[in-house]
Amino acid sequence: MRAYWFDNEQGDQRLPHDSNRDVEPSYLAQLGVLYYHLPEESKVDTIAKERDYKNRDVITVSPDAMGAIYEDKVKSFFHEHLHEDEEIRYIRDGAGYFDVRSEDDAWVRIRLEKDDMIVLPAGIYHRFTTDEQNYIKAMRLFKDEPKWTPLNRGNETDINEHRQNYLQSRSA
Ligand code: KMT
Ligand code: NI
Repeated sequence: MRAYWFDNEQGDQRLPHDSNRDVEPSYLAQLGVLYYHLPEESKVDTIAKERDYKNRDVITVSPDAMGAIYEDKVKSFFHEHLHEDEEIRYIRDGAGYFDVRSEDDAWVRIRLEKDDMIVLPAGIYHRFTTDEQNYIKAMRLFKDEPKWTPLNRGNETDINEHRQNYLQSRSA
């Protein structure tokens, strides 16, 4: 894992967009973003149990796995959105970037590789992209049924109660 400020330059979303200004894990924690490095997959069971996650699946995002829809998928993952539940991803292979909004609405880019796990809190604005290798395999954990509906950022999401709760918990 490496977290840094996104450079906001033009260019493919899959490029690093590295400003060379790092972001400390403690700042991620301030945003409510949790990070774990878990070389032992069994540790996932412990975390899943603690947080009451019962189900999981594995998704491969790549042209090989997705065929013609790959480019559209990658674009849609990159639309800024929030969820009304946590988003947990545990990378099993390949790599990708999760971008999360800072308190000042700047982008923090988080590069995740194999054995990295991230927990994004409900209500945080974020987006995802593969990198130039165009390949990531990730485990997605969920509680009962997946509540992954991405709610694209707009007036509606700004007043969403999960968004409000998120902002409240950050300022506490
Ligand atoms: C997401 O939330 O954008 C995804 O699930 C993308 C695939 S998981 C790396
Ligand atoms: Ni999401």
